[in-house]
Amino acid sequence: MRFLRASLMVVLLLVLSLTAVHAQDKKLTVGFAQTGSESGWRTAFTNAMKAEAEKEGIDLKFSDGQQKQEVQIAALRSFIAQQVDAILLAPIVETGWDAVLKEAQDANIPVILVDRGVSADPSLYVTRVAADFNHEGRLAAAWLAQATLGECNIVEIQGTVGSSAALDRMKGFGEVIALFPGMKIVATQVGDFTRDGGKKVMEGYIKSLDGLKDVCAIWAHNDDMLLGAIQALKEAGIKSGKDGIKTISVDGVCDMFKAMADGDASANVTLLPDLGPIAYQAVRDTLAGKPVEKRIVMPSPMNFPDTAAEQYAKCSAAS
Ligand code: GYE
Repeated sequence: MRFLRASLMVVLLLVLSLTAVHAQDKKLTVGFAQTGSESGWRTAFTNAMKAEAEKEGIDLKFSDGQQKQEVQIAALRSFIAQQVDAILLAPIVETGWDAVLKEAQDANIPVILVDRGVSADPSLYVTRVAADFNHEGRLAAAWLAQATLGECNIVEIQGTVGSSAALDRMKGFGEVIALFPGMKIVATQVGDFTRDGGKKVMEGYIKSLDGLKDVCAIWAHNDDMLLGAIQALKEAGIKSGKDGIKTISVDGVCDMFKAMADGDASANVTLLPDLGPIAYQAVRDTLAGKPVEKRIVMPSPMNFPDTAAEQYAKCSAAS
């Protein structure tokens, strides 16, 4: 009898250890609900996530949100129905996610936010991997304050309405310029993070602000809108950057380094696109029952014209 019991124990232990090995080696299936493809940075971020998934042998189910929250929510519901191991979400706006995040939680599928944030209850997602957008706005304003000795009329081009990127960058920038009585945002409009949006906003400013004759700087929530604005300035014969209106924006897309190298742009806060290694590690740790930091912050370096030509040579060769 004792022999039989011992044999059963050995078999049970063998089965358990094989299951554990199988679970660790099981190919991960991750659903990724991306915002859209509105900017150069977004494309770089998508490509980086796909490349890292490929490198790590992760089966990445990718959905392009087409800049529409309803498309992203439908993608999340599809991932839940497919019973993926985990979901990555880059939420286009902050609000409207509670219900679908609760559905994922009820289906025991962990959700990790990448890039933008949500206003939903933090218990509904594991963590958020992203730069600190408020800090980016503060960095941009601090650079402009020192570059203008605290005296500057600024025009602002905002990102997508209701997105944490636009809201937090605007807030951070505003907090710093409020310290300088001589710094003022004289106009602000939405360019929706696209080149076309930025160009249209700047065409309007050129008309409504008398050719920008009293404007000292352009603050754009991302590079694509600033690059569109620079196009509009060139078409109107107005100089920006080294010999003209100062510019500051966020992302660090390859064409921004070209604009700085050409003397058309003044400074840039870089948003690192390669969130994959950290995001996928957070997935693995979550599934293994290990603790994960509630907020994982990516650094926000700054770049200037003095290294732009070298940076452009690197990024254009890589693309
Ligand atoms: O700056 C912009 C993209 O969510 C922080 O979204 C991101 C922003 C980025 O459209 O290029």
